[in-house]
Amino acid sequence: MLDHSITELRDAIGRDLPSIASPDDLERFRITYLSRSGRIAALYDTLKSVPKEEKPRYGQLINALKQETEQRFEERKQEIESRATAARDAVDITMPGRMRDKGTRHPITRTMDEMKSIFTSMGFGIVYGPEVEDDYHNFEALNFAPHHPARDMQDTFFVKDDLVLRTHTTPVQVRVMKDRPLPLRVIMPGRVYRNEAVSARSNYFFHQVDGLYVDKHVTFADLKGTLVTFAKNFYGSSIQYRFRPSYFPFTEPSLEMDITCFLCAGKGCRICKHSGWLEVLGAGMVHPNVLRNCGHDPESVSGYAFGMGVDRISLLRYGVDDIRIFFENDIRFLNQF
Ligand code: 2U9
Repeated sequence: MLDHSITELRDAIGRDLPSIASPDDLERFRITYLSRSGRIAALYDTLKSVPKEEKPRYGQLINALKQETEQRFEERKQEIESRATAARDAVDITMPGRMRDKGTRHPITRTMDEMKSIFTSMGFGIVYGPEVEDDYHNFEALNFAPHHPARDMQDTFFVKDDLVLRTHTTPVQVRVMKDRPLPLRVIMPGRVYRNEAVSARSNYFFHQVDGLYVDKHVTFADLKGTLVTFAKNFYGSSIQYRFRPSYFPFTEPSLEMDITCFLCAGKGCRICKHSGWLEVLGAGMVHPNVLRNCGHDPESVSGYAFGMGVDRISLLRYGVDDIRIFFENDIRFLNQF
């Protein structure tokens, strides 16, 4: 009788164990077979009515069934749990991908990169230098008179007595001219600082690309050729240009270059103040005093130099009407570039 019950229970367990598929099934199985009120415990109860001499044999049979069931239950439990962990860690390939924010080049950087690429294709190298300069490199070597207004606190940020935030990128070229052998053909892009009130058109810092070519027999015609080649590449081959005489302490003679307004094709608009022309750069032949200050003899060596403001040109190119928005780091603005 008990033999039969044990066999029947072993069969039932054998059938039920493989169909356990979830933690709920596991719990149901444990309650049915292994708990105190479960079917194996019930078998132990029936032992009471078995003749004394039969008890050890049945006891062993039930113990063996209990042990075997517990072991197989444990194995099944591990399987179910590791399957659940694997499912949790698995990649769900139906999930939509995570969108990554893609950076864009800042409009000032873009303008500067284009300028750099045109000048390097014309044989210019690129040099960079410190933003904190001494008075000598920022002013004196560049032929600024001792009481030139640019040397005033009103116009320049002073860091210490003799140190300023550079007001132009030109001082780096003083160092380069002193250090490197001729011929020298370099541009100098970078940030510069001036003590000015902030407005839609001007800021207390901005960006410049300066250029310099020093060698034997460098002429005004070379300067003109370089500027026109640059302007046609950068603004388009259909632009017209004109040179106006100007003054800078570090060049003599000096000029400013205008091009026909690329927004109205020279017809006249709000941006060019209805003149049809836009001023795009300043330039000239390196002043003999500057050549001398940098260790060159103006009788045997000459050079030309030019400089342009990147921010104002970027305003015009991208149709932005307030320079301050370039530096507010507003993603809605920057994402448009
Ligand atoms: C050396 C000597 C002279 C660089 C030059 C300009 C003319 C010029 C302005 C344009 C707009 C600065 O950003 S801006 O305000 N610059 O007009 N810059 S010639 O002359 C040099 C450079 C190097 C050794």
